[in-house]
Amino acid sequence: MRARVLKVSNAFDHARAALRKARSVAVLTGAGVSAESGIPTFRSTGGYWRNFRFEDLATPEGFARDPKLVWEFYEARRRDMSLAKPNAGHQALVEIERRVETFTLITQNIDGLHTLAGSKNVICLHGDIWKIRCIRCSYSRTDREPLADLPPYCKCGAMLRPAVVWFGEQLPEGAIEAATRAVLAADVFIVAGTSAQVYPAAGLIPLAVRQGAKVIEINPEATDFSEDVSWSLRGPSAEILPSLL
Ligand code: BV8
Ligand code: ZN
Repeated sequence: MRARVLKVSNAFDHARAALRKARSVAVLTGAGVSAESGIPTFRSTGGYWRNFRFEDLATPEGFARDPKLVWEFYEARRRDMSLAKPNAGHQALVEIERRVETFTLITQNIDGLHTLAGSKNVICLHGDIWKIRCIRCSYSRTDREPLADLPPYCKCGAMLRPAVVWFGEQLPEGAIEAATRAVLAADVFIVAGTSAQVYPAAGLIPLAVRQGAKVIEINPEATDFSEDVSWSLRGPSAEILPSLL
């Protein structure tokens, strides 16, 4: 009798099959998804910029201490990001959103590349580097142009700041609640390009595992959650995401 030939499906095939069957998909992305668009991740810079620790620049205390330095940090990143184009990973997420009934893209990135790629239902947990707002009045604007004078000032006389969420600051009103609802309702939760070290964003991963979603992690390196997810696919998201379609 011929031995039954078992089709040895690897994690990849299982992940792709689960995604194809999914009706509700939620995604969490981090800086790694923009790496192939030429934007360095925080970890790849060792968390430093001009010998300053990222945690000392992306905080209200850092801004209060030296607003010009913090603005130089953000304006340098704005210039880098203004040259970046969405990559095949961003595009694949647009295609998944087109195919499934319910789709929510939760991003930690502030570069705006998901929206530029055409993703519709995007929750920006950590704000938007293209938006600047007054520290005193309600003035804000979207501004992609180079900022000549740093720090920029509001008409009311107060300083303007990047409309991003710094360490120790609350996330935008309703953002983590909407993200939580999407994760709780997901059949499949994709986690791509994040070291999963920043909370409350990283807390969405164990939440997805606990609620019974199929969790697909995409990252060249392991993270604290690699053992807990359904499939941990090692590699760059600009290659892996398109091949899951
Ligand atoms: C909050 C915007 C409630 C700014 C960012 C003590 C006091 C106060 C708070 C805390 C505290 N202890 C802990 C906290 C909570 C804190 C926190 O989590 N700290 C960490 C460091 C432990 N969180 C907060 O403060 C949050 N607010 O909790 O409010 C509160 C308030 C007061 C007091 C208590 C609680 C706000 C956090 C938001 C901070 N802002 N960004 C800016 O960008 O300038 S976080 C910033 O860093 C990013 O947004 C991102 O979230 C994070 C970096 O993470 P990743 O995106 O994962 O990037 P990383 O480089 O780390 O990893 C890249 C990954 O990609 C790697 O795994 C790599 O292997 C992979 N990769 C590389 N290439 C590829 C790839 N993957 C795929 N394809 C590739 N090609
Ligand atoms: Zn103002």
